[in-house]
Amino acid sequence: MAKRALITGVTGQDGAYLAQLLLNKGYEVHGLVRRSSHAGVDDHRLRWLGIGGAVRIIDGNLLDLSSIARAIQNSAPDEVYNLAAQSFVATSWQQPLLTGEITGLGAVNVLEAVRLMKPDARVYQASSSEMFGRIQEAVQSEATPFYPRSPYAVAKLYAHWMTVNYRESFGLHASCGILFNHESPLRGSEFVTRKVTDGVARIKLGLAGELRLGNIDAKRDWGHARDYVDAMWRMLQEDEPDNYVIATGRSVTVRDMCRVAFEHVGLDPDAHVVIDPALFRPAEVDVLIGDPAKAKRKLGWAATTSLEEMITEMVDADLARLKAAA
Ligand code: GDR
Repeated sequence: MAKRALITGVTGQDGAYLAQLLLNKGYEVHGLVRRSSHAGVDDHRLRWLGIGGAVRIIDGNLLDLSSIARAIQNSAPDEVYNLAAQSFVATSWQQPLLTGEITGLGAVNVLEAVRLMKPDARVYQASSSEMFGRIQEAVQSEATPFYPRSPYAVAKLYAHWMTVNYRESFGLHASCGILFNHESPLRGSEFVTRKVTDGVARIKLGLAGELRLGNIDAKRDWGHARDYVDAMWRMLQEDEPDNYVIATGRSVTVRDMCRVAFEHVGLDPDAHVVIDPALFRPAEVDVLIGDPAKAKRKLGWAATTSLEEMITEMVDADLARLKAAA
């Protein structure tokens, strides 16, 4: 019989790539979706990947335990992936309570629903490199102490430890992937890589003249979301649940990432990038660089896409999208 998976956040970047991966492996894929009265279900990412009708959509909300419990009862999943969150760090200072509810308590609703309805289901919790925050060690591994620097990161840390706690208290097969930044053409345009690739494409096509950015000295360890969802799946195939850092091991400034995008289309970033102090964050995570050695050793996982390959793929996708819309 086909394995069954339930993905929260299935209409987001990671949810869409994970759904595609699982469908290709023969899973029956269910997706928990927060339907809105004006827009219905925003499944454009699923359609972009050619899996529009293939995911079984279940209405639900991370804030409503009963809706998650019903989703688990009805889909009877072997694997549950909790990818839903208020995931934009900058917004978390404007909406700290909502971020805490969705990103922090929402994860506990998922854990509770699994414990109550299907305790043998395996659980993946989307933990974040933002939990490392103000860096305690030059390269971050599973053993590095956390120091969250935003309401988002604090909420993720709570969800992370609750997942560990449910593993230890109730024996749930619940794993945490501490994922470093991961991007793709399906990334939301509020995140810096996609903001840059979309902006570069607009400038190239004469639709915009400048690109406004905040702190371009920040450094991030950027990988491709398609690679990273494979790591999520691998974690749940292990006999024992655990925590894993998923990263490339290379860190690049926003400035240099930007340069890759501009130079791909023959433009000079210095002629178009405008630094906007309003886009700086109240507290910044200056540099992140992950050590994926454990994931390599135990899961046989490694990133396969370079930053340059990913950014050029994203610029090309944005150029194609904007030309098609013209
Ligand atoms: P991040 O991603 O906060 O690392 O979290 P984001 O792309 O938003 O920021 C990366 C870095 O770029 C700097 N920056 C800007 N960021 C945005 N969004 N817009 C700008 O104009 C801009 N200018 C400079 C930021 O200050 C920051 O240093 C992402 C999210 O996906 C989280 O949900 C996830 O947990 C982590 O990655 C891993």
